[in-house]
Amino acid sequence: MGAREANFDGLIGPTHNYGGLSQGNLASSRHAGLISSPRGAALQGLEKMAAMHAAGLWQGILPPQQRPYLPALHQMGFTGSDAQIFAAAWEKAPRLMRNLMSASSMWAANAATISPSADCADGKLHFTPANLSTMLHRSIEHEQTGRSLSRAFPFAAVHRALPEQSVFADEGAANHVRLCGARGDQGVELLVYGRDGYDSARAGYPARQTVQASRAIARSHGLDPARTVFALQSDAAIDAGAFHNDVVCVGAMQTLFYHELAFADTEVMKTDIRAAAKGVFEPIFVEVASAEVPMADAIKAYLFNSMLVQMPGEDRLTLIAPLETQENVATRQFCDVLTAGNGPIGTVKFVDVRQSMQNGGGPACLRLRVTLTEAEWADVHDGNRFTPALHRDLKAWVNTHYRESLAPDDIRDPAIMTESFAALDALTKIMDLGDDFYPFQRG
Ligand code: SUG
Repeated sequence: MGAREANFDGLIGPTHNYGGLSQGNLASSRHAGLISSPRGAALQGLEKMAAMHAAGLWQGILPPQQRPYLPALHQMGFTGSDAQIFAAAWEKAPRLMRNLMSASSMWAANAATISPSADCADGKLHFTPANLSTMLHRSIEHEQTGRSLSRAFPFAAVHRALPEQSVFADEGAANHVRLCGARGDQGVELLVYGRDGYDSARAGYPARQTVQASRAIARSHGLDPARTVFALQSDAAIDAGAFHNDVVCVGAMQTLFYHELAFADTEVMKTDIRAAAKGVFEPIFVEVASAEVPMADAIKAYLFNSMLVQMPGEDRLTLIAPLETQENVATRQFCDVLTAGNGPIGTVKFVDVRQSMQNGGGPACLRLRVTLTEAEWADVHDGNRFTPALHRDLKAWVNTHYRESLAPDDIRDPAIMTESFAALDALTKIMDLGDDFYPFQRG
């Protein structure tokens, strides 16, 4: 049975703003306090999805989450009506509220780690929602993510997130790459981590993924240990701003494309992948030297936070990069050389996702890759499948419900809550998610 890779993009929510919430994510810190455009952001995201769909790829969509996340406020002792809670929480705990207003679930690459059915012992598709426990504003995502994935993939095994504890800190597919010969064959799963969870916190920026989390996921997905590789990120990469491995590495089919400083020990990583792929496929490594693209340029321009996709009918892969990669001299020149050669990446296309980029989320962050058989794709919930009709409905919905701009203090306005809930309520009808999908709908 033919299998293909689908991209499920996170639809950008109505409270998209620049909160400066992610230490170690240089773009988030640099753009803190800027005026955002929720409408512009959501439309940019939809355009990317439309372009991928038009190119013949399987494209899916995941709904935004409810913000503010009232269940967390209930848990922290705020009581009364939603409006009373909103006002009291802004007065008593404004930093908490900034976290609970973030639209960060747009970065679907962090939603979960996925293993396709061909890799799992029970022959099922497995998801583990990421606990995202390192960052407060992201740690509130996993419960709703689990609900969302169960709705979209009713046939899959959707696990509980790992314990919300530093030893099991997990950031999902942003630290996971699957390499393979053919999509429907068993592949090699590469799980990248930044620290041993039992060690005390490292100096410098936080390492958000532990080896304990990666190993627990490999076990519960039933991965074949012989075809599973664990690799440590380098300190140099984390401290240069690679808060997730997908800021400096991306892979597809047999090809792994990465910066030479991405991993603590590149030779060990390559040897382990070759051993795991033995007898199934021959891995291809495209390693980019600092002399070609300095790490600082790679991170600023997000060269590696691109989608590496196999376009229908094309032999070589296509890199879907952000406009910032085209604007940076070092990364643009590198792309020219890359595509002029005869390596596995034949084309680079640029997309405008600047609203997300300013928070450190490139084209690859905005999508969750899910390798599916044709039968599985047919069983995906219809409302989560991107079509031109859904695109049209969502564009109209965004234009009706989203603000054109949001200044940092606008998220204190009680109207932003009522507007957002009205928008999400309407969305559950458009995407046929049911009237109990969001916490505010469940009362
Ligand atoms: O977790 N930014 C996100 C960006 C996630 C990018 N995802 C991947 N690399 N796959 C993060 O740091 C910033 C929010 C703010 O500052 O308002 C933020 O959460």
